[in-house]
Amino acid sequence: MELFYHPLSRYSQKVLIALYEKQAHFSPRITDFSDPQTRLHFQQAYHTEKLPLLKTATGELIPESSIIIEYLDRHVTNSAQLLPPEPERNLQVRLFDRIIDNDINKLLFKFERLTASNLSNTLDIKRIENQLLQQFARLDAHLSQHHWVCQDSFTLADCALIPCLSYSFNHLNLLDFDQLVRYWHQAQLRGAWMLVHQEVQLAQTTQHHGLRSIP
Ligand SMILES: N[C@@H](CCC(=O)N[C@@H](CS)C(=O)NCC(=O)O)C(=O)O
Repeated sequence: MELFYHPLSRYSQKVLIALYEKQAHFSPRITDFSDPQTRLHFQQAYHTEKLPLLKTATGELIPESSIIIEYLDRHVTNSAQLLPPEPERNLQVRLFDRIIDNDINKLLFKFERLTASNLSNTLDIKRIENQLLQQFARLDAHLSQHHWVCQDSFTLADCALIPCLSYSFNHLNLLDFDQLVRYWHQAQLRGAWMLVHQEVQLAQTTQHHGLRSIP
């Protein structure tokens, strides 16, 4: 299997967490869309401009982080399951995965875009920040009953949430959300996230120093 991804993309981090949780063997293909040539070649070869993208051992191309993780869960079977087989729990995991991608991650992209632009108005930033805090308040209440996002086992929903929290704890004040803080402490000790985080830090350092990795 090959994974086309970028370490600073949250959807890529989500899939990397799953790959490490599953202890899956894969070839990493770091793809940097800030380089127009790379973007063009990737778009021509794979007919998509989005990361992550999985190329399976049989050459099938699978886009969309949640679908990639479902594929891994079905095909890498000698490890913990990220999607529970019981229908009710499975539905709950998929629901939280959607809530995190659609209601939290998308707001984070808006927040990032607004805070990065000199033209943004502070009211717009505050509005998005408040929407994010509402989402985190709901999650905080939910986590008072759950060790991971869905009960006691680590699932697809945790793969989706952890990259969002990594950004959010650095850019928003979430310290009043006791359960979220507890969850974030425990997530930072998870081996799969530690591996992803090392790669994120390396990519951030490379980016800040204007260095590019050797292709
Ligand atoms: N729903 C997709 C979203 C993927 C996505 O939006 N990826 C971003 C990076 S995080 C991307 O490749 N954007 C294209 C670009 O940077 O031009 C998924 O879950 O994989």
